[in-house]
Amino acid sequence: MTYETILYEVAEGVAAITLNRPDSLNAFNDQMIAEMRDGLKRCRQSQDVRCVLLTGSGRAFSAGQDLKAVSSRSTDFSIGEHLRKGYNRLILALTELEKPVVAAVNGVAAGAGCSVCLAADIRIASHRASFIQAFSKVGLIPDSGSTWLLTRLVGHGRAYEMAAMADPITADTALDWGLVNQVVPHDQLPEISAAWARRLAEGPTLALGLMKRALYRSATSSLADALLYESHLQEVAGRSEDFQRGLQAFLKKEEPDFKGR
Ligand code: T3D
Repeated sequence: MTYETILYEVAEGVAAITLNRPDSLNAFNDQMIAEMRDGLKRCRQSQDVRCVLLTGSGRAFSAGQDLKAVSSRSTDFSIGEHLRKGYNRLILALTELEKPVVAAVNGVAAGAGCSVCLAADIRIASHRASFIQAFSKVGLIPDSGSTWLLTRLVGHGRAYEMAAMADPITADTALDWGLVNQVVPHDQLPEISAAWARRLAEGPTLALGLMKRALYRSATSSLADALLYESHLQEVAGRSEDFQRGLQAFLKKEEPDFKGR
């Protein structure tokens, strides 16, 4: 697939996916959802990709669903079906990708654009970034995973406040609430987020993927189930080449050279 609404580049183990509809603040139309899903499929399939870095071009991360496209829908259009066939699959492609996903939040992340940020594993925000659960402004409820992901990150009270009031949350408040991992000066965002992504890409990719799976699963399991699942996944990680590399590097007092397998 050739891309018209995203940019896709791989270097040093990092696939950089840039939402690229700056004139509409990188709002999602059907084509952009499809292209991003295709890009993530390539990330899953390629052994050269060991981390994904998401960002937006221009002054926004993403303003969510393209509302201009919504206005031209037929009267019998099913939003539920649109979510099931598009955004839901996109969000699961991010959360089920067994490789780390870093969001470099360069500006406003609103509606489904905010949801996509929440589906990343690490969020690095420019001091100009803001987060808006914009859905209620247009009479909708949070979707694309926001009810689940946001509540787990900030708790019910703050999630409900964001969803009901739809006010912008600044980068500093987002840091205070645990919504982002780091806030950086705007002009340093590309460099700092790329450094996070490169460091993750040099990590033990198999283990980083398994721990992501275990963390998501823990949200809906008992401690006893989580213990069992950890022991099952540790069996897998313990048989990896990277475990041997990590162990040998420790014994030799060297930095491990992980291969991602
Ligand atoms: O239907 C379904 O499929 C269900 C799925 C729903 C998922 C959702 O995401 S619902 C929520 C949709 N998003 C929003 O409600 C946010 C709408 N945008 C805004 O509230 C504001 O634009 C922002 C707060 C994000 C930024 O404000 P500001 O003042 O910095 O920029 P602006 O002037 O409003 O926008 C700049 C341009 O981007 C403007 O175009 P123009 O007038 O210069 O030609 C504006 O129309 C366009 N734009 C911004 N957001 C969207 C958009 N175009 C299409 N869709 C957008 N969501």
